[in-house]
Amino acid sequence: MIILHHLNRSRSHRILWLLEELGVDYEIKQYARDAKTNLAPPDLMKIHPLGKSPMIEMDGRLITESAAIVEMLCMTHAPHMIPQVGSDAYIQHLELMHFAEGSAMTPILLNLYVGLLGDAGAPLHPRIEQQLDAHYGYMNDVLRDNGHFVLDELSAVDIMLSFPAEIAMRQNRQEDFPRLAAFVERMHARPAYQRATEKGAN
Ligand SMILES: N[C@@H](CCC(=O)N[C@@H](CS)C(=O)NCC(=O)O)C(=O)O
Repeated sequence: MIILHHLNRSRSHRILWLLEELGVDYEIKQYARDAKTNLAPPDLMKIHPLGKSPMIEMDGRLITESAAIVEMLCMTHAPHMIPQVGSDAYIQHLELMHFAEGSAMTPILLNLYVGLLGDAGAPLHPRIEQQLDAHYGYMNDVLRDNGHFVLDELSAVDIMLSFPAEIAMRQNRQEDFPRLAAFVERMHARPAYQRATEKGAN
């Protein structure tokens, strides 16, 4: 049995979506963000000291970090969603699995936090915006003509990159990054994505 510790409006949505794609049995433990601070509730810290979502429990083990969770779930339940080790596609898989949290999220989070500074943050915005453009542009360019990042069908990387791609669209970057916009639309049209949205709304 798999348990997903799910925080509303968070990166955890992509794990819920993956679980729906896999069609496995799982249980959701829902956590709601604080209405004022938007932070996760302290209950999540009882599971892990960082108190972040997503986290899953699988076969009695706790797994944190979206990319590790996606990799583990695909390895155990859908190996076809990870390229063959040793292939060129596998190297691209590794790079993009790390890029999602390790690179793309950096300017996104800087934009969020520096935005809270108001005018005091103004000197930092040109660099942040240039980095947002660079990271969104890179995702837009590496998307293959078949509509996926690495394989011919949905893969682990599509799941991981859906989150920064969705943020780009929430920032109304559709015209600047049309391939990324089309990717997000296609992912949102998947029945499993829609089931996840229904189940995760708390
Ligand atoms: N790199 C981690 C980031 C986890 C993370 O920061 N999750 C956010 C939700 S998107 C969270 O739990 N924030 C609540 C808080 O920090 O209070 C991952 O990919 O799982």
